[in-house]
Amino acid sequence: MKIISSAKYHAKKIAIVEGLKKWSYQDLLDGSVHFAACLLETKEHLQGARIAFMVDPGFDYVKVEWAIWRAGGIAVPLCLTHPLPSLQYVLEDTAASIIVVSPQYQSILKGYASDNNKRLITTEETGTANQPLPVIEHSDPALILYTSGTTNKPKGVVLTHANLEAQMENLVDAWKWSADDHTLCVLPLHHVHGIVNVIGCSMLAGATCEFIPNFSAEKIFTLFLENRINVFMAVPTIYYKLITYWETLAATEQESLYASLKKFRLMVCGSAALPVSTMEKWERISGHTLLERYGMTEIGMAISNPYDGERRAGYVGIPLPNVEVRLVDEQYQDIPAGEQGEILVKGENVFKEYWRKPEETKKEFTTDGWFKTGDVAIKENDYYRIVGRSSVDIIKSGGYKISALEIEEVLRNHEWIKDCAVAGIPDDEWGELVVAAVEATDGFDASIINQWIRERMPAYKTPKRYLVLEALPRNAMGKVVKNDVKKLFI
Ligand code: MCA
Ligand code: AMP
Repeated sequence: MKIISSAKYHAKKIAIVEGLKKWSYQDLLDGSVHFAACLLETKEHLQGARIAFMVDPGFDYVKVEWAIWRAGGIAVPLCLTHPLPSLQYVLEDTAASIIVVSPQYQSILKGYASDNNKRLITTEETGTANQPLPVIEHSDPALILYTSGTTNKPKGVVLTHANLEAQMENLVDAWKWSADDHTLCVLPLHHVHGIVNVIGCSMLAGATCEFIPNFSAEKIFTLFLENRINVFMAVPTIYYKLITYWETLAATEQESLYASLKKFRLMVCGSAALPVSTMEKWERISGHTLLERYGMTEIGMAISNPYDGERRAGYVGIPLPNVEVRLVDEQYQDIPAGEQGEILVKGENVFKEYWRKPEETKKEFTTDGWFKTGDVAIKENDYYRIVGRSSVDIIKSGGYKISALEIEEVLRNHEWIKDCAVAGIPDDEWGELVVAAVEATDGFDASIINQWIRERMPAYKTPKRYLVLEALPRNAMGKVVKNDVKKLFI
C-alpha cells in the first residue's frame, strides 16, 4: 500500500492534529499495527472480512482504517449521526463480522452486536506489535461506501486498493499536494469527499490533517486565523454557511480573515453544483477563486477545474489525467460537439462493483466497460458544465445524495398517507431541499409526520416541506409526474 510506504518515508512528520494533540506518521504506523493485531486475533489474514467502524474523525479514525487494510479486511465506515435502523441496514448488508466503535458509540450498538453475535470492540483495545501482517494485493477490496441511487435502498460501492490509490494519486498530482500542506477536515467520514480527497490525499502526500469534531463556522474561522491551514475542501453548503457567518462579523474581523484566507494555497468545492453567487462572494471575502470539481462515490473525482489555469465559474473543468470521459446519447453513442449528454467514465479510479449486486453492477456499465454516471453535461470551450441528472429520483442536499424513493417508501407506511411523491427543489443554502407531496387521509399532521420520519431516517433525509393533495399529478399511465410535483413547491 502506497499510503503505508509514504507514511514510513514521512515517519517523523506530524500527520494528525486534534486540538492540542498531535500524532506523527510513526504514531499512525504503530497504532495501526497494534490495532491490526487486535482485529486479527489468531488469524493470519482477515481475507476480506467486512469491518464496520463508527469512529470519531481524528487519529483513531485513520488508525482503525489503516489497521483494517493492513489486516486484510474491508473497511465499512458508519455514519455517526444515523439512527440504529440505518446502521443496521449497512451492518446486515455487508454482513460485517467486527464492529469497531469510539467508546461513546458503544451503547448504540452493544445490544445489536450481542443479539447478532458480532464482535464489538472499542478503539482503546490493542494487540501485540510483533504479529506478522498479511500481504495485501492491489486488486483486494478495501472500502465499501453506501450511496443512494435510483433504487430505494442504498447500495454498497466496493472500492479496491487500486481504485483508491488511483483516485488519490490523480488528485495529489493535479492539485499539487505536498508534505508542506496542512488541511482541515470538517467533512463526514463515510463518503469519498472526506475519506479520499481530504484524508487520503493529505496522508499520501505526507501532509498534516487537522480535525474538528463537527461543522462549526466559528471554529473553522478561528483555526483559519491561526495561519497554519493552507488547503481546504468542502461542499457548497459549507461555503454558504461560512459566508453567512462572515456577514455577521465586525469589519476588523473580516479584514483579519481576508489576510489569513488570502495565504491559502488551495480551496476546493464539490459534491454538488457550486452556485456562481457563492463562488463570487467567497472570492470577495477570501481573495480566492474556488476550484470546483466533479466526482461520485463510484468513481472518486473525474473532472476538475485546473490548478494553474482558468477556474471557470459554473463549470466543473476538464477530465483529470488518467480519467477518460465521454458524453453520450440514450443509446450510449457519442453526441455531436456542443450537445448535452450523459457522462460516461473509465479508468483505474472506477469502482469494482456494487456489493453483492451483480445485476445492478452490470446495468451501470456499458458493454464496453464505461461507467454510466447518470449525470448530464455539456462541453463548452473544452470545459464541462453539469446540466442535470438523468433521474428525478436523486436529490443532492447539503452535499448528500438522497433517494426520493427511499423516503417515499417510509412515508407510505404511515396510516395517514395514501400515496406520496418526494422531490428536490432548488435552494441557495442546501442546493436542493427535500419536499413531499402527499395524498393524505383526514387527520394528517405534517409536524407529527416529520417527527415520525426523523426517528426512522437521518434528519437531513426528512422532507422540509409537505404539500397535502387530494390526488397527485399523474400521467396517462397513472405514474406520478415528479416534475409537476416539483413545480407545486416553487
Ligand atoms: C441538515 N439540515 C437540513 C439539511 N441538512 N435542512 C435541509 N436540508 C438539508 N440537507 C437541518 C437539520 O435538519 C437541522 O435542522 C439543521 O439543518 C442543522 O443540521 P445539522 O446536521 O447539524 O447541520 P450542520 O451541522 O449545519 O451540517 C451541515 C453540513 C453537513 C455541514 C453542510 O450537511 C455536511 O457535512 N455535509 C457534507 C456532506 C458530504 O461530505 N458529502 C459528500 C458526499 P433542525 O435544527 O430543524 O433539526 S458526495 C461525495 O463524496 C462525492 C464523491 C463528491 O463529489 O464529493
Ligand atoms: P455521491 O453519490 O454522493 O458521491 O454523489 C455524486 C453526485 O454528486 C454526482 O453524481 C453529481 O450528481 C453530484 N456532484 C458532485 N460534484 C458535483 C459538482 N461539482 N457539480 C454538480 N454536481 C456534482
